[in-house]
Amino acid sequence: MRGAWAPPANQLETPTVSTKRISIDPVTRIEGHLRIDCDIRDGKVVDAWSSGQMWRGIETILSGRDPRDAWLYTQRICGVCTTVHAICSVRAVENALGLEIPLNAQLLRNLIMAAHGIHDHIVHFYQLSALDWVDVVSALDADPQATATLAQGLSNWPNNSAAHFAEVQGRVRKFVAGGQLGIFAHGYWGHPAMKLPPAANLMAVAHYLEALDYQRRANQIVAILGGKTPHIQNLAVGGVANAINPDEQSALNMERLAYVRTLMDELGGFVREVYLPDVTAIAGLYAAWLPYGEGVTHYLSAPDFPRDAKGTDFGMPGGYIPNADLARFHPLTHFGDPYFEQNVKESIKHSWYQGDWTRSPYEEDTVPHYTDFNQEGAYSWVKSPSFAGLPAQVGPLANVLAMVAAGHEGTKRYLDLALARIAAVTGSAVPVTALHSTLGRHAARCVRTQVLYDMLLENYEALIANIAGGDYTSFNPPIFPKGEQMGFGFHEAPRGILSHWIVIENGKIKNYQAVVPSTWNAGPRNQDDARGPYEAALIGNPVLDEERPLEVLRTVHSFDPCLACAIHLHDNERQRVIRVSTV
Ligand code: NFE
Ligand code: MG
Repeated sequence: MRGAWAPPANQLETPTVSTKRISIDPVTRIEGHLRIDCDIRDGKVVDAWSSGQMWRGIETILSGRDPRDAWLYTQRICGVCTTVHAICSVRAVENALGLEIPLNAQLLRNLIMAAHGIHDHIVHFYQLSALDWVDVVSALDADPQATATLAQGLSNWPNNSAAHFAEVQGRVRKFVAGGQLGIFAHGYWGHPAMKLPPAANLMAVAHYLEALDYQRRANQIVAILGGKTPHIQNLAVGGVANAINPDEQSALNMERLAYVRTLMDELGGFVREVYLPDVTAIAGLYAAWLPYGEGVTHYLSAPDFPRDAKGTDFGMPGGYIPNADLARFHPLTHFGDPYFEQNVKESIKHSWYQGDWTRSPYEEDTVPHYTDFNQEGAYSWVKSPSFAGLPAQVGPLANVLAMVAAGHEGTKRYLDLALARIAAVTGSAVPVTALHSTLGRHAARCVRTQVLYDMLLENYEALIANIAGGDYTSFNPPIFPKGEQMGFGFHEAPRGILSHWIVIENGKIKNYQAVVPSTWNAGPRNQDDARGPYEAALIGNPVLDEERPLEVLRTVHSFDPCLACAIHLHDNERQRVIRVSTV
């Protein structure tokens, strides 16, 4: 059992007859096993609990192994953000050894990260969350010509034609008539919270299908530069594994790089002409949702896309923002920044691990101790991270706010564009503060994607220039001294700041901890019983129909949950009032 637990004030109230518990388990259209419990009163969420329902123990598996191999194991934490645990792992080992990598390796890693991030954000919006807002069945009622008029008013995308929309509508109609909605079969179609007009629904469904094609092109870039995808091979502690030689068939050569450039050009059109117009139009049409989903407003993100071998100059800034106050932004300035190292702790007070401590990742252990779902005690496999003692929200919103606070020109330009487009739909100005919301997380992810595309262009040009200058180096071999070394790496992954922490002893891993974006956001209450970001964001969320809690999914999905990452098998019977299955 845990130490003495003081229930939050709102749990001391006697529940009224109208308070209802819903348990969504599993939440789907995410990676991994997430259970969300909500207390609903008078059509609103009054309390919430986020629970990770799966445990794998990769951190334990790493103990005693060679630090040069760690990235191959950690990359298997997740099948979605596959590259990120590899990149973060080699950064942690390089930091512990004080090892610099060649500039070519840095730029190649950046290209892989940018392409992977764009792929991931496109998939999140269209495949993993759009159907919380878009009614597929309503798209059947749309007039293709009216849909084309709407879409052409938003962008010049060539497929925004009446003929194309009519063709898509015909395809969807066939599915529905044949009773073969497939992955769309269990959606909340016709739900009263679905507010888009039929034309907007048809436009979004058409772009959902096109997104499948464009996310693949982004992933092809990852595969070419990374050796394969998912789970890249072209990496090493000290750089990257593949040789660079413009004229060699067996190395990274000009023919491969030219193909990457072609894929980049195709991808850019979708990112600029489809994704941004869609997100801002849908956010504008759902303006009534802008007040919901704020939650934790301490924001943490990592600077990334290093321009130098050392990691001191970054294409995308990051850092800490307390209390949504951009004037108090504290940047992280370099790999190994002690401001980050000293302020990150994890608590297991409400998690299924042995003990009750709040520790630096260097000093953690990972000993499972399952006790069933006990909302006053332990109720999740996810640990509860804190920064400077407080929960922090991570993800594209945290990153975009940090970049705005840091005065990043590209971010400000894309954010102004996005807010102006939303305002054009709503008819009134939309301030930056509107971003502290469920829809704000979608808008920020889309803004971040635009910046990631700039990173793809910048790093591609830099790599070509460096190779053209005659530099083909890609690897500096690591040397492991006797004794103990400690280090950490950070990386701004698609779902937010990721950090890996390693203690090496005599060339072997003594301790390894991953503090992951979805751990920050999906974590249970912390050492002071403060709610984690998912839990806090759900408070006040409307729920029109407890049997079909679409609005809860909107807010949870806006974080892009990945529980495989967060916890690094378990299932059992538990009490519930309503069991809900979701798409
Ligand atoms: Ni499995 Fe991940 C990302 C990491 S977790 S998806 O992005 O790291 O939140
Ligand atoms: Mg961990």
